[in-house]
Amino acid sequence: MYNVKTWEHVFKLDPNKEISDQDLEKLCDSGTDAIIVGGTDDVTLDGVLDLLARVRRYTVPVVLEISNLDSITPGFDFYFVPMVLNSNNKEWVMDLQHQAIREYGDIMDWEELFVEGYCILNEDAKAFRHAECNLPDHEDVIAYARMAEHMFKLPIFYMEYSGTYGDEALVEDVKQVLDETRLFYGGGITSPDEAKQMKAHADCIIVGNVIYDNIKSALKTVKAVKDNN
Ligand code: 1GP
Repeated sequence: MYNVKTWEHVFKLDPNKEISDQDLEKLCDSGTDAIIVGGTDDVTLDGVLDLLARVRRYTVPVVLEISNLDSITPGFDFYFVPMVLNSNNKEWVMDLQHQAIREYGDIMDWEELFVEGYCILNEDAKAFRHAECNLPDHEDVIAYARMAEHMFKLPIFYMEYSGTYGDEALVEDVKQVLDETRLFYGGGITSPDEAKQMKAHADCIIVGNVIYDNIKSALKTVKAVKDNN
C-alpha cells in the first residue's frame, strides 16, 4: 500500500482543464509520487470520473482532493479533505466536511481519508476568495501550523500559494515547528530550480499550473526533487 507520509512530489490535475493522453502518460510515468485530482472552479462529477479513469491506466496512486459534495466518487486510492484554517467562514473549516460525512460516513474507509490543514497565502488565488480567507501574517501562519500538528493532529499542513511562488523563508520557518505533520507546499513552481528550492524546506511539493503551460518544465520538477535526496 502507498504511504502518503513518504511523498515528496505530487502533480495536481484540474478536472476543469484539458490534458492530452500523451501528456497524461508522461506525468503518470514521470516518477512522481501521486496524482491529485482537484480544483476550485466548476469541478464536476463527469470531469472527476474522466480523469480517474484515465489516470487509473497507470500504477501511480491517485487522490481526490474534495472540492464539493457533488463530485465525490469511489475509486480513488485516497481522499484529501481540505480544512481551510484561515477562512473567515466556518463552512470551509468544518461544515462542508460535516455534510460529506453525514452523507458518506457509513461507506467511508477512514484509512483512505487525510485531512489537510490548508493555509491559503495568495490573496489573488481563486481559492482564497472562494474560501473567504484572510491573509495571515508570519506569526499567524506559524500558529496555524502548530494548531494543525498539536491541536488537530492533522497529517498534512498545506501552504497554498496557488498561482504564485511563495515565501521560502516562511516555508522554512513553518517546517521548523512541524514534526509529525507533513508540510505540503503548492504554488507557482514552474522550473526545476524552484522545485528544488521549495523542497529544501517542504516535505512535499505540489505542481499544478505549469503542467498546462509547459509540460516539459513540469516533468523536470520530478527529477529535481528526487535528485535532491
Ligand atoms: C494548487 O498548490 C497547487 O492547488 C499548485 O499550485 O497551480 O500554482 O502550481 P500551482
